[in-house]
Amino acid sequence: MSDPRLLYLNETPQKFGLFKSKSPFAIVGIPMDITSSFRPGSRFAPQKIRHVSQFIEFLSIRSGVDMSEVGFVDFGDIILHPSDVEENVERISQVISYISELNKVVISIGGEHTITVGTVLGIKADCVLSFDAHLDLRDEYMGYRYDHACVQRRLSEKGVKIMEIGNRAMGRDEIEYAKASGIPFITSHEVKTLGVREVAMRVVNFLKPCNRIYITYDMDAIDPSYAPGVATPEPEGLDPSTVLDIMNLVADKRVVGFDVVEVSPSYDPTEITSVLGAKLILETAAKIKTKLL
Ligand SMILES: [Mn+2]
Repeated sequence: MSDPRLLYLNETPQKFGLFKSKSPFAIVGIPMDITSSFRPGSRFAPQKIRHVSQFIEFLSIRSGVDMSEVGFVDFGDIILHPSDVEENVERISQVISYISELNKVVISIGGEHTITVGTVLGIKADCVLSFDAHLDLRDEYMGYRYDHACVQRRLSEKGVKIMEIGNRAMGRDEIEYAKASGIPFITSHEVKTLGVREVAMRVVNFLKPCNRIYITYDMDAIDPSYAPGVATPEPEGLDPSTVLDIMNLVADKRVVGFDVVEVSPSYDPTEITSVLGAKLILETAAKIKTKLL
């Protein structure tokens, strides 16, 4: 563990699920919560999601994989600067690139969505599939270019190909940028009318030329009735089964990493949002495992 990129990695007392050092799945907590504009607290999500993971079943009925047999290697949390977002994106990118080079699928637990800029660049993904209520395509938000509202814009500027699902909160400038830059998005309303299979088919087509795929689950993609504990809740969201069914039809062994972001535990008194976050991790890892077999 002498690689300089590991300077910013902290052991955490709690692990996600069962720790198996040979597991192809790595967990990293990224407790960054600096630019949250509405309901802060996502810095507490990595520990909360690890905690609730101890109390749910690890056998995936969807994919037939028992993740308690596969386990996870939990690398702990990334040590972050208290206010410098760009510095943190760089730290995140360094740590994630190290873990990715160990040939593990890197699973990041945020933290605000801005962490995804660092994880995607660190993992060197060429394509991102984003589940999010928001497009996150703003050029700047409140004067800042590294912000939770600008995530996909920063990645798109770096040449990463992006497709978004479940969106329903956006500005006209974002829609124009998406059109001009060839970023397809399927709103939550369209997901309902098109149905899971049609949406999945469009995603599969989009992902055809991709080599290294990254999936990001902003928990606000899911309806607030299922996921109330998020930083910026937005009505008319997707239901959890729809998200998992789409994932299940599109994820294959090209998925080199994914994340769950924007859970805000203080607004999640029943812990159902954190449980759902842990479930997304389990099911996505289980699906990727079926492709690795
Ligand atoms: Mn969002």
